Amino acid sequence: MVLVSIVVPTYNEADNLPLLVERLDRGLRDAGYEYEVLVMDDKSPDGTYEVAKKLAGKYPVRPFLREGPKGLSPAVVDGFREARGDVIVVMDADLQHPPELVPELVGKVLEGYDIVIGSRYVEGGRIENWKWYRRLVSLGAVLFVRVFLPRLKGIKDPVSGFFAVRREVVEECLDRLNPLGFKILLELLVKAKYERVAEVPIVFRERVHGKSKLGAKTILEMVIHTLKLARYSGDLLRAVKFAVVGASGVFVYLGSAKLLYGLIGGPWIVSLLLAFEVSVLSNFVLNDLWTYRDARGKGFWRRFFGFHKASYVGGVVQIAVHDLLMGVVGWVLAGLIGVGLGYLVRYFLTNWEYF
Ligand SMILES: Nc1nc2c(ncn2[C@@H]2O[C@H](COP(=O)(O)OP(=O)(O)O)[C@@H](O)[C@H]2O)c(=O)[nH]1
Ligand SMILES: [Mg+2]
Repeated sequence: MVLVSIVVPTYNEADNLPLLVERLDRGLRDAGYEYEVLVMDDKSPDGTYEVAKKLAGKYPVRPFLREGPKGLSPAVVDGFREARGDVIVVMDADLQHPPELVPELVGKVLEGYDIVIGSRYVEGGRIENWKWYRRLVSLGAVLFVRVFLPRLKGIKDPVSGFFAVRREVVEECLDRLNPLGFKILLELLVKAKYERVAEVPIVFRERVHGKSKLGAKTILEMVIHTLKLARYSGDLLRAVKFAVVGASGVFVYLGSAKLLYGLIGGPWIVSLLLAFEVSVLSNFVLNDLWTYRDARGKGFWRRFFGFHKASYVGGVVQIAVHDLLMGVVGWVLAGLIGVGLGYLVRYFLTNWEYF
């Protein structure tokens, strides 16, 4: 019989835990799975651990009172070490992740997927009753991940806290996981060896009891964690190379503008536009040979035109932002913000073409 380990990090979830376990039990038993719930508690003052111990009398619950660094991710990594199941599921205790979906996630792993994500951002998935800024932060996080970890392009919700994974996948990379990372799924997606990923839509519900522990600090943690993973995967170096090439393009642009104007005269704008194209060509050659050396799987013309599209869209964004902000923050700062945003847009779109 298949054994499923459900790893649940908890901090002050005494009121939610009995409901969670009851709902898990019903779903998993109906589906014919054996299971264990690993409650990874960080000495919650509300007595979550005691509640878990009581539940252990009636259900296959294994409560742990953690030592060592507190936090959601380290708690999950500890859970990975303790888990005995063939399939390991990670979920929150607060019932925002529907327990009834666990059998479906597990079923997909048994079908042959290595990682199955409970996803808020595939069709059919959604988030109930989130304030607009919560949504914005979450979407911003996904976008940030997309820019700096382009290999995750196909994954709609790489920062979900609800997923199932084949035991061997976790085992193989356990020692490489950084438990201080902000999102353990992201950590797995970058560091683990896997082939097939599936996303199952979930409706992310409002918390029943207690309150969220995640605040503004999390945004910064997310940014740092993503950049660390990008350094690990080599994508941070790619972003730096892209910036270096972009900077070289400025000189190519200025030099060829002067040269072209000397050659053809007439209105400056003609020389400027031609010079822009010359710099795009030179950036393309450098990026294609250097920045994206390891990512030239697509045909030449696809890369060539893709890069052009990215460059021109980025150029328009850069100039538009510069123009719009000039009156607000001054000419130079507006220009710098324009350059920064233009860079991000170009890099994002170029990644999109290459990956
Ligand atoms: N062990 C442990 N669990 C935590 C910690 N912080 C949050 N959790 C648990 O992680 C899950 C997600 O936290 P939550 O505050 O709901 O985050 P949100 O859903 O993003 O608002 C819940 O089950 C929390 O109880 C922590 O420091 N240690
Ligand atoms: Mg929550």
